[in-house]
Amino acid sequence: MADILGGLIEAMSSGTVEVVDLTQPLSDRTPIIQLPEPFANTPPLTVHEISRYDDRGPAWYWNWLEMGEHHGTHFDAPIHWVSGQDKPDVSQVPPAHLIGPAAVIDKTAEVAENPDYLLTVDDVRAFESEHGSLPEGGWLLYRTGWDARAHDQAEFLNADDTGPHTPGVDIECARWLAEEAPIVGMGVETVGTDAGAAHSFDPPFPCHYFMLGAGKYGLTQLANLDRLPPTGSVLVAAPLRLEGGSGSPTRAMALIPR
Ligand code: 23J
Ligand code: MN
Repeated sequence: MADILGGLIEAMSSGTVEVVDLTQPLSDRTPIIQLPEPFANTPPLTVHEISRYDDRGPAWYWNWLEMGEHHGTHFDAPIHWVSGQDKPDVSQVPPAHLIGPAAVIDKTAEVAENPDYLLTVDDVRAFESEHGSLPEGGWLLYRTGWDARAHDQAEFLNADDTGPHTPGVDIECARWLAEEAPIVGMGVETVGTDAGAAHSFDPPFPCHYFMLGAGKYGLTQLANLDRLPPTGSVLVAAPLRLEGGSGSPTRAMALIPR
């Protein structure tokens, strides 16, 4: 215990511990969720220039931003959903919940066969029998390979006349992760923690409904989960401390052993 942080700093400078950026680049080209009629949607991100070394500000460059709380790689706070409306907003999330052990379940092969693939309790149980229990106070990160589509809105949302087709979690697994599992949150590579088809589930958007209703968190549009081991990495997520905020664009990172 003597010098844990000294050991970490040494490991980071020698490369024994690496920092992986789990954040997608954020711009007006970053995909955003598109809810069907009659629901309201987030407008596109707009960057407004204040000055750029010109008469508006000769020695400085800066912008102001117009964007959604759920834009790009972002954090869902419990208050985002009706089931969590009396629970923390993003400014009230304890910082210790933003740093914790990560378990990474890889369903890339299944999702390549079926973009509507839904994670099941059996999938998580199978992971646990190989790698041990989901981490207490930690995060479940759901790797699907969907990050390969993150540069293109149409590929990323993958919608046809029947709606979006993106992977997620089945109803029972969402309830189980919320009520039985020791994790504080779940992270995904897709535009939201729920499947594209989850608007027609009962309850609709079960991952949002159960996880946020249980005071747990969501983390979306993650990158580089392929660089993480199944267990043994540490997730760091840094949403803005927006008072009353339902969520926030987030810089997400992982510490990994090498
Ligand atoms: C609002 C309604 C439905 C969904 C979402 C937002 C999200 O995915 C989100 O970003 O929280 S599914
Ligand atoms: Mn969200």
